[in-house]
Amino acid sequence: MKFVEIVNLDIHGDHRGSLISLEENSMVVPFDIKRVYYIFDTKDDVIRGKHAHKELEQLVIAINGKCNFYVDNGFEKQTIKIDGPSKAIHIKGLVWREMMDFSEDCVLMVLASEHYNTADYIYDYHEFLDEVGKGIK
Ligand code: T46
Repeated sequence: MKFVEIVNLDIHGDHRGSLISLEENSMVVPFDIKRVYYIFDTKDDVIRGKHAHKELEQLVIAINGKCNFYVDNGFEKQTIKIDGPSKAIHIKGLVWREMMDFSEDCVLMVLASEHYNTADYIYDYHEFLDEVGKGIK
């Protein structure tokens, strides 16, 4: 089982164009959607994220443009290119994440399972490794 899932979203297309629909508590979004936020206008050479969450579950989609999404569960690391509105990353719990290489037009939309709660964030990488059981004893 991968610690981050890449989900291909169904596109409802016809001669007018395309539409993607996301519903809470579905196969694609397996949680209550308590919050939606989007990241845009990210400056050159910026790395965002650099934290983990204790509990939060999220679905991340580049609804415009592209960026790279780096994930690390303390044991494995992976960089995923998110580059279109029909590709989502499902990320849950103790995963260190960093987002980089944003295109100028990138709009990263995130559906989240909880309201904003700073207590759910881990900003220290060594604390994160301790949490996943990989800290230096
Ligand atoms: C995550 C990655 C993918 C709020 O006021 N409400 C919110 O819901 C969020 C997410 C942020 N903020 C404020 C807190 C900061 O003053 O917006 C500012 C930027 O947030 P942050 O530095 O946390 O943004 P990123 O891009 O580093 O991380 C965000 C999410 O915080 C995080 O949960 O997984 O995107």
